[in-house]
Amino acid sequence: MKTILSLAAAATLFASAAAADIEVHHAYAIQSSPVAPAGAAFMVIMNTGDADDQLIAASSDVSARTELHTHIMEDGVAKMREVEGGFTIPAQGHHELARGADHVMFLGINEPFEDGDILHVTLTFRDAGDVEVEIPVDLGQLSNMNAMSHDEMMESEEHKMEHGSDSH
Ligand SMILES: [Cu+2]
Repeated sequence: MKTILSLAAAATLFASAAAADIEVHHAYAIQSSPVAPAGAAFMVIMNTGDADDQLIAASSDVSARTELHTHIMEDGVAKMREVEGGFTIPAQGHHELARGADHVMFLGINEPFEDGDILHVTLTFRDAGDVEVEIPVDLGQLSNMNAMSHDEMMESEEHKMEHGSDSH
């Protein structure tokens, strides 16, 4: 997690938007893989208000569908699923959309994401309403993700071995 956070902080590309008490920082988007018709966006959503807010939907014109997703572990396998209720942004706090966790998912992207493209995404909050964000595509972040997935895979393999998995 520390690695991800420092990478996000070091990123020179970021988007910010403000509507009511919501601010979006360190936003970037990637395509899931060079051939996958899907992509994802990550960012830090800050709530400067005195009441919790809820990100309830995301929409964009870059893909057939734009959904709020999270990752879950099922039988030791990382999977994604849609989060119906969205994400809570705590009062005077923030919620991070990050690799391997909550994210905005683009399903059925119209055109391959190119480095430097700016995606126009609308985030809909229960209280703050619609917040328009411009999210730069940063494909350099994709290799970081692959490296991390690999590490995670190695870790889970070690974990299994420690606890004696079934022989094949
Ligand atoms: Cu997803």
